[in-house]
Amino acid sequence: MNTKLPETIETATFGLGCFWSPDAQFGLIEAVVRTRVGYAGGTTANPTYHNIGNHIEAVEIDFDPSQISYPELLEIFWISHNPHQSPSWSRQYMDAVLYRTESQRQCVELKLDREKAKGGEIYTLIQPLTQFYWAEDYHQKYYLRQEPELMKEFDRTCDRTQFINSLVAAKVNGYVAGCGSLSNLEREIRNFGLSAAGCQKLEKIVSRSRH
Ligand code: MHO
Repeated sequence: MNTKLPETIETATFGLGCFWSPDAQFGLIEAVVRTRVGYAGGTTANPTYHNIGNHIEAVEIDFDPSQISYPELLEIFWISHNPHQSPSWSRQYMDAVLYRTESQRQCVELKLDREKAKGGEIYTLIQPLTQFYWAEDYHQKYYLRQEPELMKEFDRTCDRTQFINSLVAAKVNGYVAGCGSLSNLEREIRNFGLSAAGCQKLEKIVSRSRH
């Protein structure tokens, strides 16, 4: 697969409940080049999964802004949660936009104004990102990690950071999680560089989850 990174990369940071799912969902979006999960939005120093403090579970999405815009990603975020639902019992799972730049802040404010005009309380947490702490390896590309046969394909070729940053891993994780269709998979699977057995395994998982 052509994994050459674009010249300019922008990053979006969202919270959408447990971070396993948005990692998979956004990993399959065209023009997303990398994803990773972590903890953000709080003040506790060096959070971990078992000592998350006042952080939330978040996903970082690196994307090519010449192919998809921040407002477009924000739109996907917006329809992926219910902003009118009062905050989750746990801060850890809050839906959140953690904006990183003044331009992102303006896009979020604009979106918020439009949504507020429609009426109803909006509970989505909106705040600037101060720091993003990577989550433990076992949370990165979580669904893919549950498939040892597919993991073998990556263990052969990548170290841990390469795996987390791999676009192929992000996509395969999305397919394993059931976020992509079999017809889309068929279009791109030959570019993933998987062995014949790996391709077969992934196709089997996707056909099972869809039909
Ligand atoms: N323990 C929950 C959520 C995990 S998530 C990383 C589960 O097993 O679904 O918070």
